Amino acid sequence: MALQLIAEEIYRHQTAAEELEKITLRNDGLTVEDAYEIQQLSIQKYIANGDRLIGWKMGLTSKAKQLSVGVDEAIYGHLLKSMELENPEVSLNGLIHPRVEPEIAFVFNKRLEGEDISPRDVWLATECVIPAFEIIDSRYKNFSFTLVDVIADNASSAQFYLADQAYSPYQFQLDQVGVVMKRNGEVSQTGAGAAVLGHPVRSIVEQVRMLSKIGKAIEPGMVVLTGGITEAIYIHDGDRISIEFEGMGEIELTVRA
Ligand code: 0L1
Ligand code: MG
Repeated sequence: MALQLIAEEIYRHQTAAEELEKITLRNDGLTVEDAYEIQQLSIQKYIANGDRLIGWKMGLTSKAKQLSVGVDEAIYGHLLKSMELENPEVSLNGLIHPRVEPEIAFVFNKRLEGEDISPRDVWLATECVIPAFEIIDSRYKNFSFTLVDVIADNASSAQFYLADQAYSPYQFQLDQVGVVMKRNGEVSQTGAGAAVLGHPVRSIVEQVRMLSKIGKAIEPGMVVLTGGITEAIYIHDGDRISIEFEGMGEIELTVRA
């Protein structure tokens, strides 16, 4: 099937919040490059319908997630304006089987490009870092996919929220920031920034390298979600999820039908 047709199918399922069979079950020989092309084509449909690219997200940045998909590489997706939540409130309407994961977001004030990028370049281009959460919602049945499937599905992106308080990039040693995620008062997940490729800044380096291969960059003003600090947990109607970022404050997320 032509990549454009697959992109249209994925876009339809994303916007209708309808489950989909893995595209790799019906399309032999799709490569990782094809999958990114499908991702790009589906994003173009959102943009043609009035949406706007505001950044990027890294996924599969922890060893645990890479093992669960059977890969040893991170992936990326596009962040659109329509995915950003103004408040930490998630409505399940329009989502299939959403999960939440804590992340550190970077916001940039300079362009970042090139395969020879270093963490130093990233720090010099970073305006601030912000505690965040991402709602991932794979469009595939049972949240089950191969690398190619998940890339084509924009790395399971659905929604994200940035906390009100931003911090200087120099204020915290981000690999050592501990995170505790509770559901309805009970600890569900714990982790530290080091779960993200050893240090969240490494995730930005990787993001820029991958974008450079296709002639793209992180642009000034863009936000990048660096990757899940803990396992993502399923959310249900009425859940109250609290995510405490050591020294960086707490996000209280409420979930409704
Ligand atoms: O943000 C992420 O790490 C998600 C990447 C895709 C894998 C998944 O849906 O768990
Ligand atoms: Mg994520």
